[in-house]
Amino acid sequence: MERTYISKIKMKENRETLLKGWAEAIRDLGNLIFVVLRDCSGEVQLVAKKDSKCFDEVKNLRREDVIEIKGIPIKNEKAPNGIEVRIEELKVLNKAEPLPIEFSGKISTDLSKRLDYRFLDLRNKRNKKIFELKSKIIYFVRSFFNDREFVEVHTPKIVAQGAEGGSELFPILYYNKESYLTQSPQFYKQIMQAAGFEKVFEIGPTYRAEKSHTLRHLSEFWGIDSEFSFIESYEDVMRLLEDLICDILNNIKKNCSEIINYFGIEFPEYKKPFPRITLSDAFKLIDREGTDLSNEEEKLVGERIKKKFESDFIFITKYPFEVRPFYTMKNDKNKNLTDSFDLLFKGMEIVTGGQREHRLSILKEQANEKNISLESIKFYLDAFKYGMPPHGGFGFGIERFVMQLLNIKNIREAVLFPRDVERLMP
Ligand code: AMO
Repeated sequence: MERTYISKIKMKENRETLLKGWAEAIRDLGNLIFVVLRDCSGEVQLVAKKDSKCFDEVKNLRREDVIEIKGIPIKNEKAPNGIEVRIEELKVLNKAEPLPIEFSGKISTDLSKRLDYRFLDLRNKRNKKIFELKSKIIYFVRSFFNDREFVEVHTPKIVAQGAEGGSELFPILYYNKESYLTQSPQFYKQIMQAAGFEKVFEIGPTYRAEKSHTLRHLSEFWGIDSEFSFIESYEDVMRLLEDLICDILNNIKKNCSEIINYFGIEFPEYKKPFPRITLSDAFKLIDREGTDLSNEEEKLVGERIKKKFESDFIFITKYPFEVRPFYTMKNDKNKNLTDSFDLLFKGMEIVTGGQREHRLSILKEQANEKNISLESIKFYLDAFKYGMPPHGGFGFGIERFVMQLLNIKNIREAVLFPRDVERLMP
């Protein structure tokens, strides 16, 4: 007999059915035992009566035993999904030991403990839903770029140089040479412009040796990176990005709004074009001064913008060159500023992007300004010698997007097996 997934059980009403899964909860009423069976598609109530030939075996079940049962799904208004399955035969495929953590959601468990036993923690429906949503988002992103004929690329993750500044690099030994885990696909996605691909995107892991313990930083996160050629200005990059974000959100609304509803939160407010303000105006908005926004200041700006524009998204533009990487295009009218942006979502930076400097002599000057040795980035600079078009792009942190979308407080919850200053296992 072929196995039926629990989500399809209504189609098997009154017919013998084979189910497989975990015994999530067992309620023994003496003459009657209820078992909640869970598989990857859902849960269903099973019932065994005293006169059933497998009653004693059901009585011996422990939480999270892996079982298969044969039984008859019968309509029952009182059962959680209006259906329950009378157990005819039970086979225990593997017994479970007493559980080290509580993951039913009835009692809260400390996040660090939950992460130690992540495979158990992910049996919780809410926690699993975060990853169902993440998977859908990636699917929507791929469709978006494919529809626009962007090529998905896979750039090296073991690299000789960091693109975003040296301090956050993870050194590794590559045979007998020092190398690093990639900090961003920046150099390579730009080199792909010299390769004439014109429109590329990548969905891949990124590594940062973040020193501090925060709720929004991981040592390993996934980025959606894009880069494309022949842009007129960084406005083109912001437009593509807001199209992408609106497309993702429209798709979520259409295809998986129940996940958002499950978290009991409101859908974000978004409409194109997203409001744009310069960094200096952002500081004016919150009556402060500075060259870059702190986490707290981003939050304040997010709140003010939400009131003013009814948008959960805001582009902050024209960051000073001193806080941007050397490859960023300087603003034509004010060389202290750059044609770059951050996108804030509910008061947190989720994307950085902008136009890149494509003229080799200026690029070299900018590297010098940041004290970067030209020899160390020769492979990158070479790509600017033989026909490099004007170009730009962005890097979009997937975990940050998911965390803001679902109002998750700690970014670690948006990663299966997070890596941070303290955590390397599981
Ligand atoms: P940036 O360094 O701002 O830009 O990174 C881009 C986006 O990646 C996410 N992010 C992180 N997420 C979790 N943990 C971290 N430690 C972490 N660091 C960054 C954020 C951020 O907005 N090369 C440029 C992008 C570009 O210009 O194309 C870059 O890497 O969401």
